[in-house]
Amino acid sequence: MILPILHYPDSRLRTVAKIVETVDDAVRTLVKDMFETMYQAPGIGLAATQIDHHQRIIVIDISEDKNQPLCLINPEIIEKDGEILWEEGCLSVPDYYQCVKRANQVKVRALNEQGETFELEADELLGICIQHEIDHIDGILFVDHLSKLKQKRLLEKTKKANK
Ligand code: GNR
Ligand code: NI
Repeated sequence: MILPILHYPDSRLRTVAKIVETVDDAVRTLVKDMFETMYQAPGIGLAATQIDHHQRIIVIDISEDKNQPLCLINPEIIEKDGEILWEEGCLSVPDYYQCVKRANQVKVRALNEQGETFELEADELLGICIQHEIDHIDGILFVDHLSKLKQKRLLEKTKKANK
């Protein structure tokens, strides 16, 4: 099922998501719907927050052929290193792209769809995407990393577009 994506400046995007206590069939159904929603958008990542589900679940697929789905439940960054600047976009902030500074390498610990713990090391686009999605489940948007002036301009542009 394809779910509607919340758009900035919707205050529901500011919700801090709750830890998933049990990875059950309800969680797996949500993960399936998140992949469907992400692929059809299309995007390379999606956080549950963006579809107004406030549990710590993210899905990612940065592959060209959209055949490398990655699901992270309760993800935690346990190591980070280096810096990288990358032009980011967000399905919740349509038609807006800006460079953001992130860690270049991250090590993340999470649960998979079976509820098993795993660790993953990622850099460049995958690392950036993981950080962008973990921000979402903490109620943070990539635009929060920009200057106050850029944020003000974006808000004005968004208000005009929604008039
Ligand atoms: O589709 C997406 N592309 C993207 C490009 C650069 C940095 C981050 C991203 S994530 C984004 C999808 C999205 O909004 N996920 O929350
Ligand atoms: Ni996003």
